[in-house]
Amino acid sequence: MAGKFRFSFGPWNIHEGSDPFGPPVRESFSFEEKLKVYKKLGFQGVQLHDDDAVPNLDRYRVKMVLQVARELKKRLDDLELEAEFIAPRLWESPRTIDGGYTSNDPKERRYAIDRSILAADIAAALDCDRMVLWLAREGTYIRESKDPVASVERIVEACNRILQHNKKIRILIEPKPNEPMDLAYLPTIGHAIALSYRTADPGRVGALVETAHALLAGLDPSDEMAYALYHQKLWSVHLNDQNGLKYDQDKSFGSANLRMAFNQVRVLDENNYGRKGEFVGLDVKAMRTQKREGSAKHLETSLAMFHFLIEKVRALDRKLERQFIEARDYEGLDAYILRHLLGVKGAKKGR
Ligand code: 3MF
Ligand code: MG
Repeated sequence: MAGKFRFSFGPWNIHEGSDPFGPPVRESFSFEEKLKVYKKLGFQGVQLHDDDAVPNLDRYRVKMVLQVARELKKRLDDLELEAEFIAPRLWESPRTIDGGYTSNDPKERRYAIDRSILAADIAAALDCDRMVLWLAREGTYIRESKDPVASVERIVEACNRILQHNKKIRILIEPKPNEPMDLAYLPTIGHAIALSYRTADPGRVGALVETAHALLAGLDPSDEMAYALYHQKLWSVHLNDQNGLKYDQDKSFGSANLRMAFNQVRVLDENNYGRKGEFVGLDVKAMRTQKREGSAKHLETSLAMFHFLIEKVRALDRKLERQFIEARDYEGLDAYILRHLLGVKGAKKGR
Protein backbone atom coordinates (compact mmCIF):
# COMPACT_ATOMS: atom_id res chain seq x y z
CA MET A 1 0.00 0.00 0.00
CA ALA A 2 1.04 3.59 -0.60
CA GLY A 3 0.40 4.01 3.11
CA LYS A 4 3.60 2.17 3.92
CA PHE A 5 5.67 5.21 2.97
CA ARG A 6 6.66 7.96 5.38
CA PHE A 7 7.26 11.46 4.04
CA SER A 8 9.50 14.33 5.05
CA PHE A 9 10.58 17.83 4.01
CA GLY A 10 12.84 20.52 5.42
CA PRO A 11 11.69 23.78 7.03
CA TRP A 12 13.63 25.60 4.28
CA ASN A 13 11.02 24.26 1.83
CA ILE A 14 8.60 26.87 3.16
CA HIS A 15 10.57 29.96 2.30
CA GLU A 16 10.39 33.63 1.56
CA GLY A 17 10.92 33.52 -2.20
CA SER A 18 14.29 35.27 -2.44
CA ASP A 19 16.58 34.35 -5.35
CA PRO A 20 20.08 35.51 -6.36
CA PHE A 21 18.50 38.54 -8.07
CA GLY A 22 15.88 39.61 -5.60
CA PRO A 23 15.11 39.85 -1.89
CA PRO A 24 12.40 37.96 0.01
CA VAL A 25 8.85 38.54 -1.21
CA ARG A 26 6.91 36.72 1.51
CA GLU A 27 6.87 37.16 5.28
CA SER A 28 8.52 34.28 7.13
CA PHE A 29 6.64 31.57 8.96
CA SER A 30 8.04 30.67 12.36
CA PHE A 31 9.48 27.19 12.89
CA GLU A 32 6.51 26.41 15.12
CA GLU A 33 4.07 27.44 12.38
CA LYS A 34 5.96 25.25 9.94
CA LEU A 35 5.68 22.26 12.27
CA LYS A 36 1.90 22.65 12.09
CA VAL A 37 2.11 22.37 8.31
CA TYR A 38 3.82 18.97 8.64
CA LYS A 39 0.86 17.72 10.63
CA LYS A 40 -1.76 19.36 8.44
CA LEU A 41 -0.37 17.90 5.23
CA GLY A 42 0.37 14.43 6.62
CA PHE A 43 4.17 14.42 6.80
CA GLN A 44 5.96 12.40 9.49
CA GLY A 45 9.60 13.45 9.15
CA VAL A 46 11.41 16.75 9.61
CA GLN A 47 14.68 17.22 7.73
CA LEU A 48 16.93 19.50 9.70
CA HIS A 49 20.13 21.42 9.27
CA ASP A 50 22.08 21.72 12.51
CA ASP A 51 21.05 25.37 12.79
CA ASP A 52 17.40 24.63 11.97
CA ALA A 53 17.48 22.48 15.12
CA VAL A 54 19.53 24.99 17.12
CA PRO A 55 19.40 28.48 15.57
CA ASN A 56 22.66 30.48 15.78
CA LEU A 57 24.48 27.49 17.22
CA ASP A 58 27.90 29.05 16.61
CA ARG A 59 27.16 31.58 19.36
CA TYR A 60 26.55 29.08 22.15
CA ARG A 61 28.49 26.63 24.23
CA VAL A 62 28.01 22.94 23.51
CA LYS A 63 25.98 22.35 26.66
CA MET A 64 23.47 25.01 25.67
CA VAL A 65 23.30 23.72 22.08
CA LEU A 66 22.44 20.23 23.28
CA GLN A 67 19.85 21.53 25.70
CA VAL A 68 18.06 23.34 22.87
CA ALA A 69 18.25 20.14 20.80
CA ARG A 70 16.70 18.10 23.62
CA GLU A 71 13.87 20.62 23.92
CA LEU A 72 13.22 20.28 20.21
CA LYS A 73 13.10 16.50 20.61
CA LYS A 74 10.32 16.90 23.19
CA ARG A 75 8.37 19.21 20.89
CA LEU A 76 8.69 16.76 17.99
CA ASP A 77 7.59 13.88 20.24
CA ASP A 78 4.51 15.88 21.29
CA LEU A 79 3.58 16.32 17.66
CA GLU A 80 4.49 12.73 16.75
CA LEU A 81 7.09 13.96 14.32
CA GLU A 82 10.56 12.51 13.83
CA ALA A 83 13.84 14.21 12.93
CA GLU A 84 14.79 12.42 9.72
CA PHE A 85 18.35 13.74 9.59
CA ILE A 86 20.70 16.46 10.71
CA ALA A 87 22.87 18.18 8.09
CA PRO A 88 25.74 20.45 9.11
CA ARG A 89 25.19 23.71 7.21
CA LEU A 90 28.78 24.22 6.17
CA TRP A 91 28.20 26.71 3.39
CA GLU A 92 26.99 29.89 5.10
CA SER A 93 29.71 30.60 7.65
CA PRO A 94 32.40 33.17 6.86
CA ARG A 95 34.75 30.39 7.94
CA THR A 96 33.81 28.14 5.02
CA ILE A 97 34.08 30.54 2.11
CA ASP A 98 36.72 28.34 0.48
CA GLY A 99 34.87 25.16 1.44
CA GLY A 100 34.75 23.17 4.66
CA TYR A 101 36.57 19.84 4.60
CA THR A 102 38.48 20.86 1.46
CA SER A 103 39.33 24.46 2.33
CA ASN A 104 42.95 25.35 1.71
CA ASP A 105 43.09 26.82 5.23
CA PRO A 106 43.67 24.17 7.95
CA LYS A 107 41.79 26.30 10.53
CA GLU A 108 38.72 26.28 8.32
CA ARG A 109 38.99 22.54 7.78
CA ARG A 110 39.12 22.09 11.54
CA TYR A 111 36.04 24.32 11.99
CA ALA A 112 34.13 22.22 9.43
CA ILE A 113 34.97 18.97 11.20
CA ASP A 114 34.24 20.39 14.67
CA ARG A 115 30.90 21.68 13.46
CA SER A 116 30.05 18.32 11.88
CA ILE A 117 30.89 16.56 15.13
CA LEU A 118 28.62 18.98 16.99
CA ALA A 119 25.91 18.21 14.42
CA ALA A 120 26.38 14.50 15.22
CA ASP A 121 25.82 15.33 18.92
CA ILE A 122 22.68 17.26 18.00
CA ALA A 123 21.50 14.21 16.04
CA ALA A 124 22.07 12.03 19.12
CA ALA A 125 20.08 14.48 21.28
CA LEU A 126 17.24 14.12 18.77
CA ASP A 127 17.55 10.33 18.78
CA CYS A 128 18.35 10.51 15.08
CA ASP A 129 20.99 8.31 13.43
CA ARG A 130 21.27 9.99 10.04
CA MET A 131 23.55 12.81 8.99
CA VAL A 132 23.19 14.23 5.49
CA LEU A 133 26.26 15.77 3.91
CA TRP A 134 25.41 18.06 1.04
CA LEU A 135 28.99 19.07 0.24
CA ALA A 136 28.02 22.49 -1.07
CA ARG A 137 31.42 24.15 -1.24
CA GLU A 138 33.63 21.07 -1.51
CA GLY A 139 34.74 21.89 -5.01
CA THR A 140 36.30 24.68 -7.02
CA TYR A 141 35.55 27.76 -9.11
CA ILE A 142 38.81 27.30 -10.95
CA ARG A 143 40.49 23.97 -11.41
CA GLU A 144 43.90 25.18 -10.24
CA SER A 145 42.79 26.42 -6.81
CA LYS A 146 42.81 23.11 -4.90
CA ASP A 147 44.56 19.76 -4.96
CA PRO A 148 41.84 17.38 -6.24
CA VAL A 149 43.40 14.18 -4.88
CA ALA A 150 44.06 15.65 -1.44
CA SER A 151 40.48 16.99 -1.46
CA VAL A 152 38.96 13.54 -1.88
CA GLU A 153 41.17 12.26 0.91
CA ARG A 154 40.08 15.14 3.14
CA ILE A 155 36.42 14.31 2.59
CA VAL A 156 37.11 10.68 3.55
CA GLU A 157 38.96 11.85 6.65
CA ALA A 158 36.08 14.12 7.65
CA CYS A 159 33.65 11.19 7.32
CA ASN A 160 35.97 9.05 9.45
CA ARG A 161 36.10 11.66 12.18
CA ILE A 162 32.29 11.83 12.30
CA LEU A 163 31.94 8.02 12.29
CA GLN A 164 34.52 7.69 15.03
CA HIS A 165 32.88 10.33 17.20
CA ASN A 166 29.35 8.94 17.06
CA LYS A 167 29.22 5.16 16.76
CA LYS A 168 25.56 5.13 15.75
CA ILE A 169 25.51 7.83 13.13
CA ARG A 170 25.11 6.97 9.46
CA ILE A 171 26.30 9.43 6.83
CA LEU A 172 24.19 10.06 3.73
CA ILE A 173 26.12 11.87 1.05
CA GLU A 174 23.87 14.08 -1.11
CA PRO A 175 25.82 14.66 -4.32
CA LYS A 176 25.29 17.63 -6.61
CA PRO A 177 27.51 18.43 -9.60
CA ASN A 178 27.51 22.22 -9.38
CA GLU A 179 25.96 25.28 -7.68
CA PRO A 180 27.24 26.97 -5.68
CA MET A 181 30.57 25.68 -7.04
CA ASP A 182 31.50 25.33 -10.69
CA LEU A 183 32.85 21.82 -10.10
CA ALA A 184 31.99 19.65 -7.10
CA TYR A 185 34.24 16.80 -5.97
CA LEU A 186 31.31 14.41 -5.46
CA PRO A 187 28.99 15.16 -8.39
CA THR A 188 27.06 11.88 -8.66
CA ILE A 189 25.88 8.88 -6.68
CA GLY A 190 28.64 6.78 -8.18
CA HIS A 191 31.19 9.15 -6.67
CA ALA A 192 29.45 9.17 -3.29
CA ILE A 193 29.22 5.38 -3.13
CA ALA A 194 32.79 4.79 -4.28
CA LEU A 195 33.95 7.15 -1.55
CA SER A 196 31.85 5.35 1.05
CA TYR A 197 33.86 2.16 0.52
CA ARG A 198 37.09 4.00 1.35
CA THR A 199 35.84 5.18 4.75
CA ALA A 200 36.58 3.44 8.06
CA ASP A 201 33.05 1.97 8.25
CA PRO A 202 31.46 1.61 4.79
CA GLY A 203 28.33 0.06 6.31
CA ARG A 204 27.54 3.45 7.83
CA VAL A 205 28.10 5.59 4.74
CA GLY A 206 25.42 5.74 2.09
CA ALA A 207 23.62 8.24 -0.08
CA LEU A 208 20.65 10.49 -0.70
CA VAL A 209 19.55 10.99 -4.30
CA GLU A 210 17.96 14.30 -5.23
CA THR A 211 16.07 14.36 -8.53
CA ALA A 212 17.26 17.83 -9.54
CA HIS A 213 20.88 17.07 -8.68
CA ALA A 214 20.88 13.95 -10.87
CA LEU A 215 19.33 15.92 -13.73
CA LEU A 216 21.93 18.67 -13.35
CA ALA A 217 24.57 15.96 -13.80
CA GLY A 218 22.80 14.88 -17.00
CA LEU A 219 21.72 11.59 -15.43
CA ASP A 220 18.44 9.78 -14.97
CA PRO A 221 17.30 10.12 -11.34
CA SER A 222 15.65 6.70 -11.24
CA ASP A 223 18.87 5.06 -12.44
CA GLU A 224 20.83 6.96 -9.79
CA MET A 225 18.37 5.59 -7.21
CA ALA A 226 18.68 2.09 -8.65
CA TYR A 227 22.47 2.24 -8.45
CA ALA A 228 22.33 3.15 -4.76
CA LEU A 229 19.60 0.56 -4.13
CA TYR A 230 21.83 -2.16 -5.55
CA HIS A 231 24.53 -1.17 -3.08
CA GLN A 232 21.92 -1.06 -0.29
CA LYS A 233 22.92 2.53 0.23
CA LEU A 234 19.80 4.46 -0.73
CA TRP A 235 18.89 5.85 2.66
CA SER A 236 16.94 8.91 1.58
CA VAL A 237 15.69 10.79 -1.46
CA HIS A 238 14.92 14.40 -2.26
CA LEU A 239 12.15 14.23 -4.79
CA ASN A 240 11.62 17.38 -6.84
CA ASP A 241 12.00 18.34 -10.50
CA GLN A 242 14.24 20.31 -12.80
CA ASN A 243 13.58 21.70 -16.26
CA GLY A 244 16.88 20.97 -17.97
CA LEU A 245 20.39 22.21 -17.33
CA LYS A 246 19.95 25.52 -15.59
CA TYR A 247 20.01 26.83 -12.03
CA ASP A 248 18.84 24.37 -9.37
CA GLN A 249 15.08 24.76 -9.55
CA ASP A 250 13.62 22.41 -6.94
CA LYS A 251 10.28 22.35 -8.75
CA SER A 252 7.35 20.32 -7.48
CA PHE A 253 7.81 16.60 -7.99
CA GLY A 254 6.73 15.56 -11.48
CA SER A 255 6.05 19.09 -12.67
CA ALA A 256 8.69 19.12 -15.41
CA ASN A 257 8.89 15.45 -16.37
CA LEU A 258 6.04 13.22 -15.34
CA ARG A 259 7.49 10.11 -16.92
CA MET A 260 10.78 10.46 -15.08
CA ALA A 261 8.82 10.97 -11.87
CA PHE A 262 6.87 7.79 -12.62
CA ASN A 263 10.11 5.86 -13.03
CA GLN A 264 11.47 7.19 -9.74
CA VAL A 265 8.36 6.11 -7.86
CA ARG A 266 8.52 2.78 -9.66
CA VAL A 267 12.11 2.00 -8.72
CA LEU A 268 11.44 2.92 -5.09
CA ASP A 269 8.25 0.89 -4.86
CA GLU A 270 9.58 -2.18 -6.65
CA ASN A 271 12.67 -2.33 -4.47
CA ASN A 272 10.86 -2.02 -1.14
CA TYR A 273 12.27 1.38 -0.42
CA GLY A 274 11.03 2.47 2.99
CA ARG A 275 11.05 -1.02 4.48
CA LYS A 276 13.94 -0.16 6.76
CA GLY A 277 12.44 3.15 7.84
CA GLU A 278 13.76 5.26 4.96
CA PHE A 279 11.71 8.40 4.38
CA VAL A 280 10.43 9.65 1.05
CA GLY A 281 11.84 13.15 1.32
CA LEU A 282 10.91 16.19 -0.72
CA ASP A 283 13.17 19.15 -1.41
CA VAL A 284 10.89 21.56 -3.26
CA LYS A 285 10.60 25.33 -3.50
CA ALA A 286 7.49 27.40 -4.09
CA MET A 287 7.74 29.81 -7.00
CA ARG A 288 8.74 33.38 -6.20
CA THR A 289 5.36 34.50 -7.55
CA GLN A 290 3.45 32.54 -4.92
CA LYS A 291 1.55 34.52 -2.28
CA ARG A 292 2.26 33.86 1.39
CA GLU A 293 -0.96 32.00 2.10
CA GLY A 294 -0.14 29.46 -0.60
CA SER A 295 3.43 28.85 0.60
CA ALA A 296 2.92 25.11 1.16
CA LYS A 297 0.98 24.27 -2.01
CA HIS A 298 4.05 22.86 -3.76
CA LEU A 299 4.50 20.39 -0.87
CA GLU A 300 0.89 19.32 -1.14
CA THR A 301 1.17 18.94 -4.91
CA SER A 302 4.38 16.92 -4.67
CA LEU A 303 2.95 14.56 -2.09
CA ALA A 304 -0.23 14.09 -4.11
CA MET A 305 1.87 13.41 -7.20
CA PHE A 306 3.73 10.64 -5.40
CA HIS A 307 0.43 9.01 -4.49
CA PHE A 308 -1.00 9.35 -8.02
CA LEU A 309 2.15 7.81 -9.45
CA ILE A 310 2.14 4.92 -6.99
CA GLU A 311 -1.30 4.07 -8.35
CA LYS A 312 0.02 4.29 -11.91
CA VAL A 313 2.99 2.06 -11.04
CA ARG A 314 0.79 -0.58 -9.47
CA ALA A 315 -1.80 -0.48 -12.23
CA LEU A 316 0.76 -1.12 -14.93
CA ASP A 317 0.02 -4.35 -16.81
CA ARG A 318 3.22 -6.31 -16.16
CA LYS A 319 2.23 -9.17 -18.45
CA LEU A 320 1.72 -6.83 -21.34
CA GLU A 321 4.98 -5.09 -20.54
CA ARG A 322 6.79 -8.45 -20.61
CA GLN A 323 5.23 -9.31 -23.97
CA PHE A 324 6.52 -6.08 -25.48
CA ILE A 325 9.97 -6.75 -24.04
CA GLU A 326 10.04 -10.35 -25.27
CA ALA A 327 9.03 -9.23 -28.76
CA ARG A 328 11.69 -6.49 -28.53
CA ASP A 329 8.86 -4.11 -29.43
CA TYR A 330 10.08 -1.14 -27.44
CA GLU A 331 8.07 1.22 -29.66
CA GLY A 332 4.95 -0.64 -28.55
CA LEU A 333 6.11 -0.47 -24.93
CA ASP A 334 6.79 3.26 -25.26
CA ALA A 335 3.29 3.85 -26.62
CA TYR A 336 1.74 1.75 -23.86
CA ILE A 337 3.60 3.63 -21.10
CA LEU A 338 2.55 7.00 -22.53
CA ARG A 339 -1.08 5.94 -22.87
CA HIS A 340 -1.03 4.48 -19.39
CA LEU A 341 0.35 7.70 -17.93
CA LEU A 342 -2.22 9.77 -19.78
CA GLY A 343 -5.01 7.49 -18.69
CA VAL A 344 -6.07 7.01 -22.31
CA LYS A 345 -9.00 4.66 -22.56
CA GLY A 346 -7.99 1.28 -23.94
CA ALA A 347 -4.34 2.07 -23.13
CA LYS A 348 -3.47 -1.59 -23.48
CA LYS A 349 -4.42 -1.66 -27.14
CA GLY A 350 -1.57 0.63 -28.06
CA ARG A 351 0.31 -1.96 -30.08
C1 3MF B 1 20.84 22.03 -2.23
C2 3MF B 1 20.13 21.01 -1.41
C3 3MF B 1 20.18 21.23 0.06
C4 3MF B 1 20.23 19.94 0.86
C5 3MF B 1 20.09 20.21 2.32
C6 3MF B 1 20.20 18.97 3.16
C7 3MF B 1 19.28 23.23 0.98
O1 3MF B 1 20.69 21.87 -3.57
O2 3MF B 1 19.52 20.13 -1.94
O3 3MF B 1 19.05 21.98 0.41
O4 3MF B 1 19.24 19.07 0.48
O5 3MF B 1 21.07 21.10 2.71
O6 3MF B 1 21.49 18.70 3.41
MG1 MG C 1 18.39 18.46 -1.36
